[in-house]
Amino acid sequence: MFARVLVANRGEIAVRIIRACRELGIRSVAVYSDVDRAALHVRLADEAYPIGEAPSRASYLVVEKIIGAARYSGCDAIHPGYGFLAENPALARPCAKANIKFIGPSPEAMERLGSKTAARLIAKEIGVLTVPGTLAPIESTQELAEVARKTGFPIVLKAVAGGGGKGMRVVTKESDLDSAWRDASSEAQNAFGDGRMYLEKYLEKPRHIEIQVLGDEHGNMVYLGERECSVQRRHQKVIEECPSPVMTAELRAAMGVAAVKLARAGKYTNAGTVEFLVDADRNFYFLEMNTRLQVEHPVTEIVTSLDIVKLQIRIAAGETLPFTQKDVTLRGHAIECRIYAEDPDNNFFPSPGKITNYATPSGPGIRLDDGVYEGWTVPNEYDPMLGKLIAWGSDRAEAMGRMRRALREYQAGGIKTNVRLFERILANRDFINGSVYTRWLDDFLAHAGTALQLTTVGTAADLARDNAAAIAIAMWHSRSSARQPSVASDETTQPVSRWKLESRLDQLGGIGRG
Ligand code: MV4
Repeated sequence: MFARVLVANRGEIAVRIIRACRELGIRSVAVYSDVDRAALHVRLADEAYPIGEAPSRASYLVVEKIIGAARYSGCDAIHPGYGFLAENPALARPCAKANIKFIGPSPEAMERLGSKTAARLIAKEIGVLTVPGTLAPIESTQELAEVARKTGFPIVLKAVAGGGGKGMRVVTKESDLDSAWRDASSEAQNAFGDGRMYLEKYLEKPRHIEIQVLGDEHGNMVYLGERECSVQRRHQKVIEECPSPVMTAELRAAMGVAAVKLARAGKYTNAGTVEFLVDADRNFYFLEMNTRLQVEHPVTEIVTSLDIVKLQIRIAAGETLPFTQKDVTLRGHAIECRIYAEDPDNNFFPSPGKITNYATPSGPGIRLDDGVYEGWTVPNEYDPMLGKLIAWGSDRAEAMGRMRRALREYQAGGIKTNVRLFERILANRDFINGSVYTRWLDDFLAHAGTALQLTTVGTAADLARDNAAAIAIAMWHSRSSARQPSVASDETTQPVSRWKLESRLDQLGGIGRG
């Protein structure tokens, strides 16, 4: 086993990895930028080294600094977390040269499965269904028009180097093709230094369901069930669940076998995720593979009773998977909410700043993976995710009930958070029924937007009267909710939702929660 592991990340995932190291008896080494000197991951690690100025380009993304810190501190392995350099062979490759184990797949497997078109080709070769479209980058506007016509509109243009929706354009008619290609291609060029694009048939209301796989370096590979990830905003997942509300044992086995086949074909090792789109008839199509530990791994950990991060480390150290597929069982249901320092009332604008008070939920079935503490100033240089709140229950209803309860216990003062948005989502009939699809949250927010506008139109006097009324109703609500437990109900069945009330109270000056 490793003696010392460098954690090449920050925030909640760095904390998560440090905790796994401690449980395994491994010393953890943190790295930090100037603004992260007092960050939680620095406090929890055994050692910490500065790696430069706040912008990640000057710190967390500089391969030489990461490798340099690992060598200087005598680490025998690096865990990259997610984001930053996690899926970049430019870190994985020099690690091997420096005799430092990269806790993840080999750089070759990363390349084979990280390229979207290369992965589509592999899927085709082994008979895993992909969304209809091109298997190679598009070369000319003529080819583009031909394939688009043959595929049938709507189509979607995606970046070969992309993933996560960047450089992605949905095109509904032929006259928009060329300009969409130019736009998307230059976006991809800027983001990834690679402007090549491919084309897929655009599926209208699919679900986004992914399979967690785990393979050791001795040829053993298992799937650990699925995660339902359809609730997304701007291709950022917001809520994830395990199991998916639409899953059946047969579909899970079919998707699991497909995922393992694909990972095996790419000679993949360690933890990875195979993403699929699933249509209303439960047909599933391979989308892309994420060659890293994912943000949402805890829902799988809780339902499988496995510690994926510890298993990643043990696999990288050369151990054999300590169980086989038939040992993997799912128990109960887990839901995760990604808690962000952002303002849902103001176009989700990031809301970094000092956390003046912080009260976190606990109690039955609750796990909070966060990377902040009271008094810490959330920097504005990075993704403003504060942490992930995960609720477990013996079934989905119990998990949702616990999540609703935990959301009410969560308080972060001094910054805005998206906590109340989750309370609204978890009160929505479609969400409760599990009838979600990839654009579901966009549709949900579009309705919320109009409702909100209606409440804020009017003169100052109107607003003052509205606010006085809102306070009165809020006080009544807080009394009545003390008398009877709040039950799941569609927001439209309540005259004024708690969220709307509280947002108005916020406008009055911070009576509501942060
Ligand atoms: C799609 C799709 C529908 N049809 N591809 C989004 C991010 C990346 N992982 C792939 N994504 C999608 N690819 C085809 N052919 C739907 C999504 C998608 C999505 C699209 C619009 C709005 C929200 C979305 C959430 C998840 C997936």
